[in-house]
Amino acid sequence: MIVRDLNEAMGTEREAAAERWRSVRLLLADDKMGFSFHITIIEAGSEHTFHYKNHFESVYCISGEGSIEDLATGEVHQIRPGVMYALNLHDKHTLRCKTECVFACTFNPPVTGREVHREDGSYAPAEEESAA
Ligand code: 9YT
Repeated sequence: MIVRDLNEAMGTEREAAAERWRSVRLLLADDKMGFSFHITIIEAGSEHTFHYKNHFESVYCISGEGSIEDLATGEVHQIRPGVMYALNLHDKHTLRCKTECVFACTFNPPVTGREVHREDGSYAPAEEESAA
């Protein structure tokens, strides 16, 4: 069994931070669960365009208010606590957080913890990461 505490993982190598967001990875590829599990905190008033071409991601809003725009269709969905979105089509999207938002996210395949967002908003495929 794996038991981890977000409060202890914050500020360690499990935490990744970039422009106006940070994310603590409570499960990573080397845990061999088939998915990674993240708590992501996005700053109030920020917007982010991501395109996880090589991963499926689901995101559950624990707290905060915002929206997600599907950049393929222009459709905008409101985000509030209790709402989940799943990028089952590797959907390119823009996430806008009106207030600070806290999300629980899963990635399949799991991230290794070494990824950085590429120009196109994606993370490298798992094979490239494990070879790195
Ligand atoms: C909300 C969202 O897309 N979170 C993604 C996770 C974050 N970019 C990470 O942990 O890499």
